[in-house]
Amino acid sequence: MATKNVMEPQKKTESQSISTLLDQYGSGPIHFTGSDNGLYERHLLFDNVIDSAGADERDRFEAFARSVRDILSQRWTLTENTYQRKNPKRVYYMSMEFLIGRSLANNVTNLLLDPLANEAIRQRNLNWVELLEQEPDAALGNGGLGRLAACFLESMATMQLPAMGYGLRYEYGIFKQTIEDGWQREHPDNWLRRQDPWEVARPHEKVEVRLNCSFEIQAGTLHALPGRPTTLIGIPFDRPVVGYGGKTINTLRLWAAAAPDYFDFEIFSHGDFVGAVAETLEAESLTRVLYPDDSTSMGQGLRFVQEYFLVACSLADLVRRFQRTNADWSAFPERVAIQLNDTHPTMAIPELMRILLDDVHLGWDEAWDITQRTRAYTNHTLLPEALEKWPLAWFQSLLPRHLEIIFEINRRLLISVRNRFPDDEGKVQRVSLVDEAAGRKIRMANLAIVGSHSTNGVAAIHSQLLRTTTVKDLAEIFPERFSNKTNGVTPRRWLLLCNPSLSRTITAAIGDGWITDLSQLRKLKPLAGDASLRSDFHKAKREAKLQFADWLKSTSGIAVNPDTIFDSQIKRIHDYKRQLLNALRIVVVYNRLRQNPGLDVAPRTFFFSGKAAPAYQLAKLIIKFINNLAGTIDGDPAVRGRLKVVFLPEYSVSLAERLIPACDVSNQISTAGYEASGTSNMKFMMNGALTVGTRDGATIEMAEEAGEENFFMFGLTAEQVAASRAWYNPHWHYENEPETRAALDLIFSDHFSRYEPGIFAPLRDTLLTRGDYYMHLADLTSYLQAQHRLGELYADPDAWTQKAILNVAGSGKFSSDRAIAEYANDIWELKPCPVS
Ligand code: NBG
Repeated sequence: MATKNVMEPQKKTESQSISTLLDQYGSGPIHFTGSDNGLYERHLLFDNVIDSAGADERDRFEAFARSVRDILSQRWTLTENTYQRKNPKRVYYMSMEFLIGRSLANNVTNLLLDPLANEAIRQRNLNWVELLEQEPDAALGNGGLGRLAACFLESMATMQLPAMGYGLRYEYGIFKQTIEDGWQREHPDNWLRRQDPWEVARPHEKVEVRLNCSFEIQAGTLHALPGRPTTLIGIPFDRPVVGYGGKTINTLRLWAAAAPDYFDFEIFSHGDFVGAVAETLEAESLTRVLYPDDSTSMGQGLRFVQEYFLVACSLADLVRRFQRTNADWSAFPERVAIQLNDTHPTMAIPELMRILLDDVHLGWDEAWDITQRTRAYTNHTLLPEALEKWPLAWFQSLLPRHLEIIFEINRRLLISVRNRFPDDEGKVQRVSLVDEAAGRKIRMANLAIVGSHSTNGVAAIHSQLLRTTTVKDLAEIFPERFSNKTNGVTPRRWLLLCNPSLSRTITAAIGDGWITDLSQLRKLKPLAGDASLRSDFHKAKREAKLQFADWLKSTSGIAVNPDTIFDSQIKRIHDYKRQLLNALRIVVVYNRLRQNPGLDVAPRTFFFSGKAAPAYQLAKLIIKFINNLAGTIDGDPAVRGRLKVVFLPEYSVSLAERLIPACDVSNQISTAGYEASGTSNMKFMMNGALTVGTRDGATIEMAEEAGEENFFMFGLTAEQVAASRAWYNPHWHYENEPETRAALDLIFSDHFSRYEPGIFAPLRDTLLTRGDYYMHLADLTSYLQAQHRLGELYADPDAWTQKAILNVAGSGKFSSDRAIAEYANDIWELKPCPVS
């Protein structure tokens, strides 16, 4: 079977009159395709000056996307004009990452243009799948944090909230991953090599950013050149964010760095022609590449400047916008809410203070009040190595005025802490914005909490741990600032668009209200016992599995059997996420089958996918191990046809959209207390997979919603992990659990590395010698038991499908619409502003 039209636009809006829609978009009599004057035909001819016979698939994609952009353009400008006219409070979502993925299919769906697109495809005999494949993933993020930002923007537009995203326009997104000989290789992701059809450059809205010194970048490292203040230029590139129904089209504004558009004639006239040109190169390299580490910020001077650049450009822009319609600065908090997505944009606090003090000439108290009331901070991790601390020295040379302001904030903070806790110098040291240990550093998380009115975690357990451990002292001082906002994902991309067969089944059962009100999925609950719904559900899953198997075969040659359980773990490769635990349980099952070939276990296909930070050696070794495991199992006749391991390279939004609908089992197995929330867990649940998981992140709340009896929970709780830290000994498990020992011995005997003896020695180090910090061995047995229970259930398809339906029915809470409604009500005090 040839690759099917996996994402063929659905026909759900055919009944709705297209002309009414086109009126809504202000593009009345224009034809999309079908004549020489059609938008598509004109773009094909005039943008690239080729006739349709000479056009290739990429040209067709560009022309198609441009035509869709044409249709939304008037509504997009009307959205901005409405905001200017009505002057509502607006939220600005600041984030170093937006993991957008592809936009064409999403925009067509959200604009309800499927019938129009179908007609165009028919008229022009287009290959829709091939056309969609031409669009590079806009991969301006590492993982969950960046994808959350993209889901949030989509929800805000769908809910008609006046919102804007601010980020950086990296020329290179997260690296592309290939696997060679089992090892990860990184390649640059030059996603803007061909012009992006969605973005609109707005050079006339450029802003200037001043730094106290010049810098040069050598081999990716920033070197400050003191005594030579510089100006950088930020050029905005806008992307449309289309709400479902096409009512609101908000803007994601990404900044690109440029050198001032004049030569440094002084240098030039002194004969340093090369130097004058080189400065341009240095400035432009500022936004060239996204940092590929999601959990450490050590020694990244360039990143420090990137963060400041984002903040400075965005604040200059929004202050300018505010001043256009407002004269009185005291109104600023009634017009502006700024959400800091993690600590990365925390410099927005001293930067706004600087503007209010130095440019607007307000007094300290008023400036501080305005700053705090507009700012809110979301924390996304408890890992201490991911909480940013920037060397004081960097502030000193690049941003001395900001350092002065931070010192003054700190001085006032410490006075009030000493007043409240006179005999507690320990507390004073812990809350201080300056970490005096090991070279003085600024604690950006502390600054974010002190300088804002709201701090939230991203799942109940995470928010609680944040309050009670990570920033305990600050939470005691400012308890009213802390709250929880459990994450969510947009059901448009992660169900409607990526899983047409399940979407149709759901809509047939309960209507299509779920698309914008996911809580309606609850209506499926009483129907879970219904034989015909079960059969439709089962068929939908089967269709998604076939489609995925088909795609995999045609793109990589790998054959997987859709009659096996599709069991997957897809996310960044990380110690705490414990891909290694998953691999260990596969080794145990493999051993069981080798010893007892008659064992009755349901055949499984294990999918792994995810990237490792380029400098994270252990994570890279885990990828190698999974690949070697896959190779050994493939080559072993004892288990052939019963177990298969597949590592899918180049994990991306698009890959997730293909794989998630096809999966039966979702592994969410982080060491309890370490995964802030997780969001792929929600996508799997929404798409009818059953979860095997630890009591961590949002998985806890997912189990509550679906009922624990419909989940496969296992392992130590966060309290147990913390309480056993002092005495935990992985050797005990090795000595006392025969299966654990046999699995480890098999790995250490080079069974999976016959031609590369010893390469997995670091796994022994981490699991045994160095104490197994993430407690893989402690949870292995209960993990196997949970998987065993799940295997038994699979033998009863009716019971399985019933649980799957109950999971989907319980997933309504995990819509990003719900999350955004909570942010809007509790933090931003933001109301919808319908476009008119
Ligand atoms: C990640 C957490 C995830 C969480 C996402 C989105 C960072 C720093 N944090 O658990 O690890 O789901 O943020 O909140 O990327």
